[in-house]
Amino acid sequence: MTQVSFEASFQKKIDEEIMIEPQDYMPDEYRKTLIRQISQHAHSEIVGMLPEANWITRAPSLRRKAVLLAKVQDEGGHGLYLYSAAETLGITRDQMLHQLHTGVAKYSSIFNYPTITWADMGAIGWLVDGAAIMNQVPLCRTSYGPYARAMVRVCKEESFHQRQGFEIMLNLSKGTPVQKQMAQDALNRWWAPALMMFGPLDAVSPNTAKSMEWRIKRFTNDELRQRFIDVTVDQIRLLGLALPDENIKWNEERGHYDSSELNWDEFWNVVKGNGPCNKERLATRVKAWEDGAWVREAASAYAEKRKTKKAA
Ligand code: BYC
Repeated sequence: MTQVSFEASFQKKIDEEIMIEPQDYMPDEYRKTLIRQISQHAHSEIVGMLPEANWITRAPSLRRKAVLLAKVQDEGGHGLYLYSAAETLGITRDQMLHQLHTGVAKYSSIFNYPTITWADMGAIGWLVDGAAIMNQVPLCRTSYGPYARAMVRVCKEESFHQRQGFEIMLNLSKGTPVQKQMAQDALNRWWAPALMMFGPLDAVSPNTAKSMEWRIKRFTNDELRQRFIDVTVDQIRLLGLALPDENIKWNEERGHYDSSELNWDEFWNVVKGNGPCNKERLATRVKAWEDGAWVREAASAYAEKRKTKKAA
C-alpha cells in the first residue's frame, strides 16, 4: 500500500467508527496527539491522588477513611490503565514519567489548588470527579481502542467517586451552620477551577479542531463545560447552597445557564506551573519516584534472576 492509501484507509475507519488499534497504520500527528493527551491524563490521575491523600489520616470517621482510601487507590489504578494505553503507542513509562518530573508534560490544573477543610473532599468528589465524568464518558467512544477501553473502567469508578463526594456535601449542608458554611466555602473555591478542567475556550484551543476531526474528542471544551454547568446548578439547589457565581442565570433563548467568564489569566498561570501548589505537587511526585528506586531495582534484579534460572 502507498502512503496515500494508508491515510485513506485510516480516515475511512475513523469515518465508519471503526476503532484504531495499536498495530494499525496511523498518521504521526494522530499518534503524537494521543500520546500527549493520554499521558497527561495518566499524570493527572497520579498527581490527583495527592490533594485527597492529604486527608486520609484526618477523615472524620472510619467509614469516611475507608471510602477515601479506596477512592485514592482507584485514582492510582486509573493512572496505571492510562500509562499502559499510552505505552501501546510506542512511548515507555519511564519516558512519560521523565516528562512529568521535568515539567515537560502537563497534568490537570485542578490539582494545583490546596485542600483546606474536610468539605474539600466533598467538593472534589462531587465537582472534580463530576467534571471528569462529563469529559470522560464521551472518551469511552474515542477513536483509539486502548484509550476507549480504559475509559470504560475509569468511568464506572468515577461515578462512585462523584456519589461519595455529593454525599459528603449533602451531610455537611444538612448539618450545623458551621458545617453548611464549610460546604459553601468549598463550593465557592472549587467552582471556577472545576470549570477550567475542560480546557481553554474553543476559540483559542489549539488542539480541539483536529481532535474532533479524528474523533479523539467527541465534544469541544466549551460544549462539555456548558453541559457541566447545566447539570450542576440543579445539584447546588438540591444541596440548599448558594450559587457560587452571581451571574448564573437561565437563558431561555439558549436553553442553557449563562455564567461569568472565567479568569483565563489564572488558568494559564496554573497550567504554566505557577499555581498555588504546582511546585509542591511536582516535588512530591519526584520524591516518590526517587524513594521507589530500590523497589524498581529489586524487581528488575528478581526478573533477571528468573530469566537466568529458566535459561539454565
Ligand atoms: N489543565 O488545545 P487544548 C481526574 C492544556 S483526572 C492543564 O484544549 P486538548 C481525577 C492542553 O494539554 C482528569 N492543562 O487541549 C483524578 C494543551 O497543552 P499541550 C484529567 C490543560 O488536549 C484524581 C493546552 O492546554 N482529565 O479526573 O485538546 C482525582 C491547550 O488546550 C488543561 C483528562 O486528562 C487543564 N485543565 O483538550 C479526581 C481528560 N486544559 O498539551 C479526579 C483527557 C487544557 O498542547 N483530556 N490544557 O501543551 C482531555 O479531554 C483534553 O486533553 C482536555 C484539553 C479537554 C483536558
